[in-house]
Amino acid sequence: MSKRKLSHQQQQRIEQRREGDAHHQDARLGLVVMNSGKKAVVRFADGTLHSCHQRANLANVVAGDHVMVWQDENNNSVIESLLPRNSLLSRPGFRGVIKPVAANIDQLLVVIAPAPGIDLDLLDRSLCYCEWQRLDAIILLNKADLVSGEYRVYIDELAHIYQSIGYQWIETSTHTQTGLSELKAICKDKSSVFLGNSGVGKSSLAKALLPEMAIRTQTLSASTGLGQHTTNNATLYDLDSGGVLIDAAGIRTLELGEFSIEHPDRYWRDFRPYLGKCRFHNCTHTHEPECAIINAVETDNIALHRYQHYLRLLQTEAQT
Ligand SMILES: Nc1nc2c(ncn2[C@@H]2O[C@H](COP(=O)(O)OP(=O)(O)O)[C@@H](O)[C@H]2O)c(=O)[nH]1
Ligand SMILES: [Mg+2]
Ligand SMILES: [Zn+2]
Repeated sequence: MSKRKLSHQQQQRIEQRREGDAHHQDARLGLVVMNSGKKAVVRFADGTLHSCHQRANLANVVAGDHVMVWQDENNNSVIESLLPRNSLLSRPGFRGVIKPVAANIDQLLVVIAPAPGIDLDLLDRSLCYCEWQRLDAIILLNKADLVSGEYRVYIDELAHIYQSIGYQWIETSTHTQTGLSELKAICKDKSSVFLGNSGVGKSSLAKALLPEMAIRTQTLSASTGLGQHTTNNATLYDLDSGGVLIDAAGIRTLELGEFSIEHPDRYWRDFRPYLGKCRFHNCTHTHEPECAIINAVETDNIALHRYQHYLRLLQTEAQT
């Protein structure tokens, strides 16, 4: 490419930018709190909430997005542009279309609990998803008040397995307040989302972090006139200690089996030391001879349930 052509393109870009600036010089940076589909609620630096329209040709914004908003000639607040996202939490929607749910998430808090029962399959899928999406995952065992005796031994074994492969494991109880200050410290200055089966205590934990959550939800619907039904969409809440919690009702359990993750073995942290050491370079670790992963399972270097959940993920992959 000639120098002249390059500089011409640059010139054009600069002119476009200038035009944009002249047009929307009053644009303000805001944070998307919620998008109802029709309108999005945006919070500005001064803390005020504004109900905004979205420019028609802009991709759908979601809770956690940073956007530029300006007032149009009719004094409507319009989302003019979307700033680049650090991360995006999505879920598979109708006919395999991936729908964005929340943006700029730092960590997923994967909640498991003795009641209704510890779902290790969902835990392992969630951890795989996080690894794939490069999101931090923290394992949260809630309802710790129900853990005693023999069950305590089992839980300690699990904690040991996950900690030894590098996951943070914390135990909480919203009934006895165990671990809540630790949870608050983990959420400080971060953007977090709870994930986990229904009944594990996500709403109770959110209430513990945000005692005035109900009031905030009311303020949100009142200030926007969008009504309570909007709580079905992911909604961002500010934590007193800094940081935000995004309540993403729609993806609480994630339809993780429906994600098509190529080479899930790469995202099973405990598999990593063995990858590339199988006899076949394209080993799927299901039936092949001299498989380093199968060997590690047989010698107790990889937990059997983790391997079984890997196989289950491959099966659901094969069906879709
Ligand atoms: N024993 C015990 N029960 C809890 C705890 N946290 C929540 N629960 C109960 O578990 C049930 C489900 O809680 P909820 O927060 O609605 O779970 P969600 O479906 O994950 O949002 C409720 O009856 C809660 O009172 C806890 O730490 N210990
Ligand atoms: Mg709930
Ligand atoms: Zn193998």
